[in-house]
Amino acid sequence: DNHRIAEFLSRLGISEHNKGATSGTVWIDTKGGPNPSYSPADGKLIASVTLATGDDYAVITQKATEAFKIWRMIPAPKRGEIVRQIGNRLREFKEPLGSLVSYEMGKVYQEGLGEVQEMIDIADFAVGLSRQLYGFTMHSERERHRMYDQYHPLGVVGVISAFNFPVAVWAWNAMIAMVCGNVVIWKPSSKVMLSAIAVHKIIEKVLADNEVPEGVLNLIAGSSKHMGDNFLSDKRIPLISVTGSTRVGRHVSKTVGERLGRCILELGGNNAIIVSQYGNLNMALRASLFGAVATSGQRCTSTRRLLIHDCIFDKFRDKLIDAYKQLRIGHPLDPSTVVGPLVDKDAVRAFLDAQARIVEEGGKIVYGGQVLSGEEFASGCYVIPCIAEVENDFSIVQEETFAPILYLIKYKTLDEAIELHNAVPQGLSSAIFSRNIIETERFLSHEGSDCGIANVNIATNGAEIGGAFGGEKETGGGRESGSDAWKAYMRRQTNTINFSTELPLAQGIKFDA
Ligand code: UN1
Repeated sequence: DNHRIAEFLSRLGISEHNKGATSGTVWIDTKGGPNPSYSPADGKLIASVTLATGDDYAVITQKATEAFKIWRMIPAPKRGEIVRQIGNRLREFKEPLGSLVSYEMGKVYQEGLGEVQEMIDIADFAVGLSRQLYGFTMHSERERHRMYDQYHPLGVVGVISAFNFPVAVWAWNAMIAMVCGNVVIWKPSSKVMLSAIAVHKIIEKVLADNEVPEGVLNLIAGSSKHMGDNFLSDKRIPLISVTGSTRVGRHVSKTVGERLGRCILELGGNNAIIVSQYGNLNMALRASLFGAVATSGQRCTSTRRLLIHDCIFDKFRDKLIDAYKQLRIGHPLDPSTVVGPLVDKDAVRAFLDAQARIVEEGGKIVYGGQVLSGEEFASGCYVIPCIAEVENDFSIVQEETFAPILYLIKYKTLDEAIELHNAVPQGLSSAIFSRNIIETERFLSHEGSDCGIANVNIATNGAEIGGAFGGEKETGGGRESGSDAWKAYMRRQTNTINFSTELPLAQGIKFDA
């Protein structure tokens, strides 16, 4: 194991101490304190990052601002060509990068690979998009006039990513932002900075080979305390895309909103699956498992609530408990592991605190919830995923606890299920398992799920990159990734051209001076 870890770290260019900022191919001698990264898998120190300071921030932002002037003049399909090469480079490094993500964050190896695959997929998507940044053309109400809208690049885009997707969140934003003609400054979560550094080490060859100006793709690994608010209040940054908790999102939105900047907010979820008596219950069971325990419940799309029809409740709960008993919990790099550790001990504490509140409010823990001990689990971050019977209106159920706790709630009619489903502050992802078209169509209709993502016979998590990703209410309303989410990374301009020899006014106004 030690050998394997040393090997992927060296392939990725991660050394014992790493510089915390780069403007592309030039790494900056950051002078902030060291930020050691410990693996939740075994508690060992992986390597450390020297954090960026406000001064480093100033250097990077200056470079980015200058680079934008060059980058925006490169035709979009040519920018797409660079993104194509980045995608290919990621293909080459899928295995070591997936391993590092797994080891640093704790998600199991298959999910580490899956995360890198999402980066590759969005790169491919962005390459195609680079020839499809379409606007509409309109018919003017005036004779010999032409109208159309076009999309221009915005400028410097700030990307603040969360620990749970250490590398993919950047790619969803950066690959799209880049083909749109923007430059990017990435501020990764302080829990998983090595993964971010590895991404930049991987892509720097593409930037060098193509003579991409310094400042187009930047990384700045710093703590919010020292530079976070700089970033948010900086008028040179027209768009900040943030993935994180609702608490963080509120702060970002307020600070960026104060200067009338734009945000893409990807905040918390409280995702439910409605398990109907008309559903394929084996499929519903597997989806619930994947939804609730994949990434140890640390996806914003994780399934947190199961709304189960009364007539199948007991049977479904018992089957679920049986399935939970089979889960192989262990080292995330072990290919047989299905559930890895939580990201750190703070997350374990939150997991335990939530259970105390469940019991306090009158809920019942029906399975799991313990912290594992023993040599294999010495990091203290391994837990047994938990199942609890609760009421939807418990205050703890209304919150997003970023841990594998699955709430079971009974319903009697579809109306009641939909009402319970929507009765939480968050609105990211949702699902129904049913083969009854009246139920599924109602769930997808405007009187159904109020979430940004609504699935039929699929779990709440594991969205494809081709769709727009994001949610409503306290989830923040942002959309990233596929469909036309790219429009948020550009500024729209409406153009009207007069090719007549008259000057007719719109609305038929006569204005003869
Ligand atoms: C997140 O947890 O921040 O749909 C994103 C999914 C992944 C993305 C999760 N494609 O589960």
